[in-house]
Amino acid sequence: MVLEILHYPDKRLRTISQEVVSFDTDLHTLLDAMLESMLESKGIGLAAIQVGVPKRILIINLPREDEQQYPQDCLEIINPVITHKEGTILWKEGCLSVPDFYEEIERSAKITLSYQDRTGTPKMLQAEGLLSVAIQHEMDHLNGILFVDKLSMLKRKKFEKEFKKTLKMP
Ligand code: QAP
Ligand code: CO
Repeated sequence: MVLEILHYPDKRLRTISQEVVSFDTDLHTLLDAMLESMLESKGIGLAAIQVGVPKRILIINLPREDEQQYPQDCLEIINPVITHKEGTILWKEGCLSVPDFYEEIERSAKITLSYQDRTGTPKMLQAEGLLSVAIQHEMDHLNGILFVDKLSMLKRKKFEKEFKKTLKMP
């Protein structure tokens, strides 16, 4: 099932998402629908709040070397906590909830993450590069934060200007 993706400035994107406590069929149905919705919109990462569900769930499906996305590669990350971070990295980010705007954001270069999978099993992973950036971007969504919130005042003005232009489009 394809779910509608919320767009800036929808206030629901500002919700603080709640921990997942039951790892049941409803959760699995939601995860499957999130993946389908993300792939349909050509995304590589999605948080549950972007489809209006305020739970601490995110999915990431990075393309392989052949630039294709394989659904079986999808990382399903529930109740994530960053336990270690080091260094900084600049990455030009975008967001399915902020269509057609891209800007460089500073993130931690390497992270260690604790989380649960769809069965509730505790997991750990270490990430760097695009995966590290994607996890940090999606974890911000769990706290109601968008990447455009992290822009300098000047770049934020550029965003606001472009956003107002898209509003005026016929
Ligand atoms: C978050 O972003 C992210 O504007 C995931 O027209 C961003 O999937 C992770 C998208 C940067 C790592 C690095 C955006 C698709 C997808 C658009 C996305 C658009 C179509 C964004
Ligand atoms: Co996003």
